[in-house]
Amino acid sequence: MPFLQAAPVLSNQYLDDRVLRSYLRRVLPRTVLGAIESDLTDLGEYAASAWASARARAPADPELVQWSVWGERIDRIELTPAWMAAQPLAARHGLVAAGHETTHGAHARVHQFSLVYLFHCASEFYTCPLAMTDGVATALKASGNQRLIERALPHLLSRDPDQFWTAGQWMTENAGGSDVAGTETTAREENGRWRLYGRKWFVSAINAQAALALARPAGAPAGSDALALFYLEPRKPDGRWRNIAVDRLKDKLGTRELPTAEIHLNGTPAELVGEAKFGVRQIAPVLNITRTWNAVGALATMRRCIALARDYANRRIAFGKPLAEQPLFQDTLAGMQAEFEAAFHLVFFVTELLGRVQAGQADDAQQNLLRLLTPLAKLWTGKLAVAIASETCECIGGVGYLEDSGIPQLLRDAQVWPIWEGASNVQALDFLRALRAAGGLQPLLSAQRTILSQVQAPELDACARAAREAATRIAEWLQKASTGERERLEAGGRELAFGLARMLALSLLARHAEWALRAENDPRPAAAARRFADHGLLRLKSDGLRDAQMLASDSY
Ligand code: UCC
Repeated sequence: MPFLQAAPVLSNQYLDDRVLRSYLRRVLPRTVLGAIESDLTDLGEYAASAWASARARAPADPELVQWSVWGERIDRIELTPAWMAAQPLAARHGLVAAGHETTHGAHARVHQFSLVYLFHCASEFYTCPLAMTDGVATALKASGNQRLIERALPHLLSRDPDQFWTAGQWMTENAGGSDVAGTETTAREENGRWRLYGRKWFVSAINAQAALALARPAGAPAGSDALALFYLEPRKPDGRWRNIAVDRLKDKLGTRELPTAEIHLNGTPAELVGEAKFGVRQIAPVLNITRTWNAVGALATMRRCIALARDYANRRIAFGKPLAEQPLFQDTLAGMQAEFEAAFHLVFFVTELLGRVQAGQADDAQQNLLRLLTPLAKLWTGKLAVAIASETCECIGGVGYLEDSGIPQLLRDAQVWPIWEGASNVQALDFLRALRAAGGLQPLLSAQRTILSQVQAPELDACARAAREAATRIAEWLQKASTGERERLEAGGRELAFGLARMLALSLLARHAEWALRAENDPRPAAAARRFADHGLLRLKSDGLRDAQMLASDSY
């Protein structure tokens, strides 16, 4: 009998997900959970079968066909089969609509992001245009531009596949993705109509039916305040581009099913969303929504990796028994699970806040909390997803390093999470911006106090203590850093953000663990909380600035 290794298999990704199901039982009224559960089960089944069918076919990339056989410039983009399937599926399950519907009140975002979490890996990054569609819908609502709201929202929020549109966010230019002040695209008013001229360097969702783009009105000064936000529909009803040339599709490390394009706008008609300035402020709602999608997508990656590693560990026999029964392997999986479980509770807490804010049920402190936590959740989960995907390759050994196992793709795809929607340092700086606006840590610290007041079980004593001690150390560090040079606070911004994210994640996980012990007689969330606390919460630097300057400029 030849030696054969068994491939990991996924079962229904909703029914099999203890963490999601237990969380939903705690936060949703029974009637809401009852109303959405069959939809979640369907998507869980789709996720499992999509993984199996992707293993059975050769990977396909989208293709740009620039010229017709008759020599006409057409710039047609051929999508992959998974993308063709995703569009109607996303509409029918309301992947965008559910977040805006009022049926479940303030629970709309928990509902929607549960769907996103289950759908993400199976969608092959169709969630990218969906994220932007959600962001664009949110920004248009915030703009109060009634004409555009009436024009676009019925499509962006439709559950009918024939009516549903996706929308893109066209921001990044050659000058950079982080510093949008250097935007070179110009807007000119010609015969009473705005037209855009310039080059957009990373356009994901090039197939979208609508987009928001930043551009500088002709004659406006330099800097980001002078940028304006425009709405455009890239194609005519017959499918032809409106003065847009697609120069090429990007050759990316991961997310290869997603057609990301470089384009030229050669007089594309567009409409102002608001004032002809302050475009960054107007596009900020898109950023905050897509950063939340980013964090949920990163969670989905972690969950997928752990599900595969766990299943594989039950099948793979080495040294006479399954890996799943070997203490060091158990310890490795436990470490991944604890980090994931803590991250899960932080991210879904953000979705709860978003739902409350959107439903008009949040006070000022909760609104500040949402603003503070969005970049923290994005920053921490992006990095964590890469670490867990890398560990998963290792768990599956040599085969986990082979392309057709599907595991390397998880690692390559995971690397997008810390980059998309603002790299880690952009998130850390955005957190400092939000911290200044909120007047300090108070909204975060008082939320943590309320959460920890619900943690009483002796099994969770050490966790609550670790979270409280971290809060004290962070507050002391921040006090000291805020009175010194501004550069010192900035240089420590990333570790500050990580520390706060981990501290709050532990508090939230401990609160859930308390509930699970009582309501479900389940000791596993408490075990995850203890393990997560053992990993440590903080890596604050005592006085890192001088050392950092010296080391950053190191040469022989
Ligand atoms: O990556 C991209 C495509 C991938 C899409 C993937 C979707 C996710 C998939 C999920 C699947 C499951 S598109 C590129 C993404 N690019 C970025 O994210 C940009 C990164 N850079 C930044 O975020 C920077 O911080 C900037 C551009 C916002 C900085 O611009 P400025 O002009 O230097 O910033 P200011 O002057 O500080 O901010 C201008 C205004 C201020 O408001 P006012 O004027 O009222 O004081 C800020 O408070 O904008 C406000 N503002 C915000 N408000 C800035 N950021 C925010 C924010 N996040 N929330 C609220």
